[in-house]
Amino acid sequence: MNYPSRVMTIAGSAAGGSAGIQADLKTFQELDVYGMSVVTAIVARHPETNKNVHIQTIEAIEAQFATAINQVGVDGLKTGMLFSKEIIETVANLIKQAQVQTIVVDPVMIGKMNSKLLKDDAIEALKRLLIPLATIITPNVPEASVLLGNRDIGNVEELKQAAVDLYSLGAKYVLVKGGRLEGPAVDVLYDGEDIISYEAPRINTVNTSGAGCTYSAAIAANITKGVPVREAVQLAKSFVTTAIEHGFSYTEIVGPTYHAAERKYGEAHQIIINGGENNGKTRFN
Ligand code: PXL
Repeated sequence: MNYPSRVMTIAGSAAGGSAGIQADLKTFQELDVYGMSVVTAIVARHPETNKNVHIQTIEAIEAQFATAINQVGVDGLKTGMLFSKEIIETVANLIKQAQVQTIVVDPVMIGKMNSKLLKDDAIEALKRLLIPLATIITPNVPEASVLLGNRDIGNVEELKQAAVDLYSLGAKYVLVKGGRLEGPAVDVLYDGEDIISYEAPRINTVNTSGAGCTYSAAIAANITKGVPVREAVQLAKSFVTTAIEHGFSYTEIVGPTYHAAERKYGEAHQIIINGGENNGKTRFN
């Protein structure tokens, strides 16, 4: 039997099920990789105390990582919410020791419900210790801005410049996601040579909770399966765009992207690719 690739997420638990570990594992399942998890923190607002970030101990984080490595083994991983300098140091050391091949770093900073998911004094550690280990980093506009010292990023040209400048932090690929800009949802990939843009139509919905987690989890699944990075990003963007297209809400609260959408309904929108040697093509071959 051909076993599925083994992919780990190191991230926060989002109790509502739309983002974080929960989004990652649902995405892994949809893309037929074997999912495992290391929970760094539990994000869940207590109705009386209002406390919403419940950090795990370094020991608990190390134990989860060791269990997954020893019981199963890890071919690829993604990181999401890491919260503190100490957790980033721990995760960077664990990743180095385990010699994991595919590493997707989603530099999660603030949640949709305005939860602070990364402390200010952890940003330097993220840049210095973790990003240099990454196959690819996947910041959105506010995260790219913080990583570049609060630079304004307001259009696709500035998105491209941000991707080029973030490349110097040491990741092999930088994907800056422009979903927060106006107009179509354009993301920019830079690999030190080519700038490639991926464009999907803007979908008019508020139900996008977990979209970033889902996107980076899909990238991690695809790369770990052996899909080349440029195509892995394209397939993941298609997956998340379809999940956003079919997003819904059970309550008046912002709802989740629908992780099963591509399986149930097929690709909702083609991704338009520009740049690199594939200029103008909608598919990598
Ligand atoms: O969507 C970002 C995100 C990531 N990880 C966790 C979260 C959230 C958003 O709330 O809770 C754990």
